[in-house]
Amino acid sequence: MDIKRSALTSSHWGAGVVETDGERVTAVHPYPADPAPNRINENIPGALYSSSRIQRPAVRASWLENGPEKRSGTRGRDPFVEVSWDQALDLIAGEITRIRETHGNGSIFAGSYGWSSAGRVHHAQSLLKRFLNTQGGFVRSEGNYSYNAALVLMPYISGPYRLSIIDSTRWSVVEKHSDLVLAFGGLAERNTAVCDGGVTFHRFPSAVKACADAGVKFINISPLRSDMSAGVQTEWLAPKPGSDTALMMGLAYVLLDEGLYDPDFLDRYTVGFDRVAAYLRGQGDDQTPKTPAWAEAQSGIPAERMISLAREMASKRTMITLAAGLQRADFGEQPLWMCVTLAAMLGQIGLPGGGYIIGAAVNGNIGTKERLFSTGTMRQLHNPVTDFLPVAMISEMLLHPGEEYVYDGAKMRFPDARMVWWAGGNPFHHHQDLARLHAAFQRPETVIVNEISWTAAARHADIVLPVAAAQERLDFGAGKSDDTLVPMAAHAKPPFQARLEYDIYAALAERLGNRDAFTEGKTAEQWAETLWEVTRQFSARAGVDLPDFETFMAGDAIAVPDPSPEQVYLADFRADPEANPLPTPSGKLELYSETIAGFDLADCPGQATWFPPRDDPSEHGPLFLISGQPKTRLHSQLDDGAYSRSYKIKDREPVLIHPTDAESRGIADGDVVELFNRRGRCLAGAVVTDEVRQGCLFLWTGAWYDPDFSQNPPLDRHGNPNSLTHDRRTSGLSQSPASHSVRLDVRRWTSDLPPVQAFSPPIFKR
Ligand SMILES: Nc1nc2c(c(=O)[nH]1)N[C@H]1C(S)=C(S)[C@@H](COP(=O)(O)OP(=O)(O)OC[C@H]3O[C@@H](n4cnc5c(=O)[nH]c(N)nc54)[C@H](O)[C@@H]3O)O[C@H]1N2
Ligand SMILES: Nc1nc2c(c(=O)[nH]1)N[C@H]1C(S)=C(S)[C@@H](COP(=O)(O)OP(=O)(O)OC[C@H]3O[C@@H](n4cnc5c(=O)[nH]c(N)nc54)[C@H](O)[C@@H]3O)O[C@H]1N2
Ligand SMILES: [Mo]
Repeated sequence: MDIKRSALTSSHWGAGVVETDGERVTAVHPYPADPAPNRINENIPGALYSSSRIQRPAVRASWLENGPEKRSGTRGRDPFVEVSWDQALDLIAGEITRIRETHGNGSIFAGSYGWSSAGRVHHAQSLLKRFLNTQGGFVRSEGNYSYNAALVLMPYISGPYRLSIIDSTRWSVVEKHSDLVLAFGGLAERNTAVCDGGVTFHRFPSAVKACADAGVKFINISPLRSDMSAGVQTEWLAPKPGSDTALMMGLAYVLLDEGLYDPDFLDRYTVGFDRVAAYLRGQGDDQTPKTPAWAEAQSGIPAERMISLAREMASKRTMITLAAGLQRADFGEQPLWMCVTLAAMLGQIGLPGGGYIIGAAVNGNIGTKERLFSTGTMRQLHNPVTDFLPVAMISEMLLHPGEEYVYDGAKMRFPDARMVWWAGGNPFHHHQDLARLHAAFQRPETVIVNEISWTAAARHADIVLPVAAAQERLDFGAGKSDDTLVPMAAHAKPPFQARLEYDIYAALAERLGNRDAFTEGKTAEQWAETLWEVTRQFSARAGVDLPDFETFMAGDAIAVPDPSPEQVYLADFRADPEANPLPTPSGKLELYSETIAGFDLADCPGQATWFPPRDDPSEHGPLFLISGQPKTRLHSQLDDGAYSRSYKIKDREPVLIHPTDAESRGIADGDVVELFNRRGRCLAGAVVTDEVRQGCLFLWTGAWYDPDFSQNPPLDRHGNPNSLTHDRRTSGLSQSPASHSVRLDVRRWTSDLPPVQAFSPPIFKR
């Protein structure tokens, strides 16, 4: 296809204008129409051509020598041998055939969680799944690392979680109607740089600023002051990490005790308040009234402030927001349930500017817009294998094949995963307790990783396939909730021997005898045009006339209007709960759930319940560790780019330390420090600041894991928080990751400083 190309590209963090020298990408500039562009694009040129770019297909030397069944060597430490594409593809086709014939497709795990990159055609997981479905299927994963506890819990309480994101109250409504926003986990502007699939116009900062300018009072309840913009924030309350449920219970107790709650609302729209009231009053199993004094002991927030705040909430139009991060923690179901309970007691759910937003600021679009129509997607075809894995049980599955576990009220059994294939994610960044994951990754017979760069995940593979990046392939961007369609030209050729994943699967399917089942006779570029035509059909039904493919690919991004700019969450339910019942068993908000109570789980009973975080400080250390999303990149993506690296301290990831904690340990700003607990250790660069709560360290997620396995526990030389996190899940209900609940300690690093090796390729054998 020879079409004039637009200079645009799209990414999860926004559009960009690409500059090339004819051969290579030399710069990616901000999209001029974006009101609040971020700087993540600045990483792209450096990352595309960094020393960590995978140049050729590679096979782990001992796997190549001994074959998949006679396992030897250690994944993650072994050298590789570079091979030709033909050899790599022959090896994979042979492995698929062998595993299928000896163990069945239920032994191929391709849950392959991760964000990969934007674009409708070249979505890494969709292509892998489509391919494997043409070969008899695979074991998938269910859920995500972002808000998994909400995905599993909320259907029992209010309805599917994703619906609540789509139906979320708009900030424009908050601006007009709210008096007070109580933001648990804050409203971190840095996180709104991103939305899955794309956010072309970053409207969150101005939307929230407009609320503040209109007189809305914003309280940031978070261990980090900068979780809310300075121009918006009127007060900062910093509870102990993991204590928000107790704090909300303290507020709820005041509402109950002082008769400030709304019995009519509770009666008409909810079930189970009697149980909640009994629990708050101390008539539950724990016999503990959830008084403000009790809540102060758990959270560190003064009881007096809780009392005055509860009164203020009841007397004003109050919006409660909850960051997704709060449920990425021990018993992460509980703050969700207590948030709904507290908002229900106020009785403002369904009123403009009242109620709650769960997952506020989890992305740049929530509360600012939704998309008007669906877009074309690559069909994944039918998967004959029905087994799935709750996504955060990856280590568990590899270490305990065939064992039983519980999930969402069901008894399940782990599959026997002999082949693991990852495309578009980095488990050695995103999973918890990486030393344990390293051990778990020794178990399968064959691990395949498609990657752009030599990440720690790629280093743990037997066969590594070098793939093209987003700027190297023709596609178009259309984010899950974005209002904009963005043409994405192939601006540069994939360097070295990197290939389009589409072409890799087509070649594999050909070897396995059914190329057309995967390609349906089309090239990747033809698929882009096909998906655009599907999108045009959807748009026409919504009354939007989109141009033909050629015109689109040569032009500017196209924005379409928000379908419901004045939306109020659950307004219909409030107006007429009989006509518009919620999709819960009772049709109402379930403050107590018979169904969940019936699962009989000690770690997730039938109503919001207080559990303190699990790590024992006497075992792991007195400090808490929070590992939120980084401003300078998307998770671990582009950590080898210039912008991300400009924030490192002596090449290490920055960690925020309160001056009191630093001083008592003799740590100065700019020092390299060692974070440690019983599970692991990592180096990081100290930023001494009172932005962070005393007793709490804050280390951004996503520094490429750089373990020195010759030490025990392995020393991560770079600063990935998952070298320290535990691998227990939130509860037996949702089995979600709980990465924000960590105890540890920190000390100044006084030994020789080992160089960071994460951005260098592994050792190759000839
Ligand atoms: N401690 C701690 N851990 C966390 C979190 C936390 O808060 N604290 N947050 C969690 C959350 S919310 C999430 S969503 C996860 C994110 O975890 P991931 O989504 O796994 O993280 P990414 O760094 O985005 O990894 C994407 C990988 O895909 C590669 N990639 C990009 N495009 C393509 C492509 O087209 N093809 C292929 N084959 N590869 C591609 C990139 O190079 C990168 O290595 O992390 C989780 N982990
Ligand atoms: N720039 C950028 N933006 C991103 C991403 C990225 O990698 N880079 N990742 C995206 C993804 S995949 C996701 S899921 C979202 C995540 O969005 P969130 O889940 O909202 O993000 P987090 O940074 O995990 O948590 C938000 C804040 O909660 C606070 N917090 C943590 N624990 C507690 C607690 O116990 N109590 C209270 N009160 N506060 C607590 C932390 O200070 C943290 O800064 O961000 C998205 N946005
Ligand atoms: Mo996420």
